[in-house]
Amino acid sequence: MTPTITAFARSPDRGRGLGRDMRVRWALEEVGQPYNVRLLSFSEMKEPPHLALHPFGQIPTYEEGGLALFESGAIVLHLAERHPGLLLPVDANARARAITWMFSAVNTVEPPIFERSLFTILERDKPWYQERLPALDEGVRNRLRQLSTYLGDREWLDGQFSAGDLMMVSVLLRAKQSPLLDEFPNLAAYLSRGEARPAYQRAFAAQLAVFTASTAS
Ligand code: GTB
Repeated sequence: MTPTITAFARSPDRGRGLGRDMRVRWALEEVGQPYNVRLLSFSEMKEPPHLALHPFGQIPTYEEGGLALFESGAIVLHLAERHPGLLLPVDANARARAITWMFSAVNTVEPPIFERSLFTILERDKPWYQERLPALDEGVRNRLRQLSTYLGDREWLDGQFSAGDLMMVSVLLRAKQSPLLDEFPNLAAYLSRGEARPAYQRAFAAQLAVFTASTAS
């Protein structure tokens, strides 16, 4: 059964791959699973048919037969578990560590990055913008510094590329918009390694094609 995911009909990021459907598309490509996409407008996301799939009226969702999931991390974990050895190591301890990195990406690293990013989008014209930005920068910088120190000269977070890396790279992509990531060359290189993966490239092209088509109509 071919799974169906949901994504923005017209992504506010204009095809830069920052929507959280991108990490799900990437995981699907990594495991070689073809998929369908149902595109939604913002209003459709808040209507009962979609709310039945996603209680918070967001994208992405994932449907496969009788299974319906929301939360990008849970969807990536599900895909990784369905394809042993590709996105999660077979060794139980290594697998647990990879899942730890998935949680740390969304729970510890993403919040300051996302908060800063939203602030720069939504509050750029506010009188407090210049005063508040340095504190948000410092929050991001602290996390990046800690992650950079851990990563050192490792290629991936823990041995082979895993769902932990997929989630961490996805989170770091949003920091690429700021000058902060370049302060940590090993993280910038880690991000580039993730983006260079063929599966990432296919996923990126697919979401960009959606945005490009939406602007042509
Ligand atoms: N924790 C959930 C997950 O990981 O799946 C979060 C899902 C989520 O935030 N979805 C966003 C959404 O549906 C899209 S991805 N938002 C609509 C809403 O809440 O009404 C996040 C996102 C937000 C904004 C931009 N942007 O402006 O470019 C890009 C991506």
